[in-house]
Amino acid sequence: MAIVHVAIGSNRCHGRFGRPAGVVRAAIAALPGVVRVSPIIATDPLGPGTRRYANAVVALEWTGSLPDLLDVLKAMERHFGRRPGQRWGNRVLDLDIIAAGQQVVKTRHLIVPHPELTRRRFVLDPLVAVAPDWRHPMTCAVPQLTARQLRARLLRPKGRPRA
Ligand code: PH2
Ligand code: MG
Ligand code: MG
Repeated sequence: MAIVHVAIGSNRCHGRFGRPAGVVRAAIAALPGVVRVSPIIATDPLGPGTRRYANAVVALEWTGSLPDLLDVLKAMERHFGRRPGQRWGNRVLDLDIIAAGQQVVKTRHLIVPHPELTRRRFVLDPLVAVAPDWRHPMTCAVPQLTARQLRARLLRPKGRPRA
């Protein structure tokens, strides 16, 4: 049994679930094995998106493989009406596996931990809410940095001395 952290994002309305925050709430209710849920936050779009996002992170218990979980998440995205489109374009639902304990996966279809995780506040803020002490298995620092430390590092103004 693994605890897997999944990031949820939406910046388009859904006919039944309404605004992005409603889409995220519905996705949380539909995901299997959810054990922790972050607050749902409103964030400015990173990249070419034109609307604000609702973002959240959940922890879920998953007994299968990560590729199997990815299939479940992709099927959910389609079920919520997501259609293939521009990379990073507006989307009704985005479900990304961001971390799975200390597991490291690198295939053509799936990279875990999510490679952008350490640069994105809209992922790190809700991740800290559900798993502040999760340690990234691939940061250079020894001991490896926790979600809380990664967030503090991202927020630190560039060029300011650490001590
Ligand atoms: N997802 C993206 C691109 N940009 N911006 C925000 N604020 N939130 C997201 O979830 C997001 C984004 C691609 O997955
Ligand atoms: Mg994404
Ligand atoms: Mg995605």
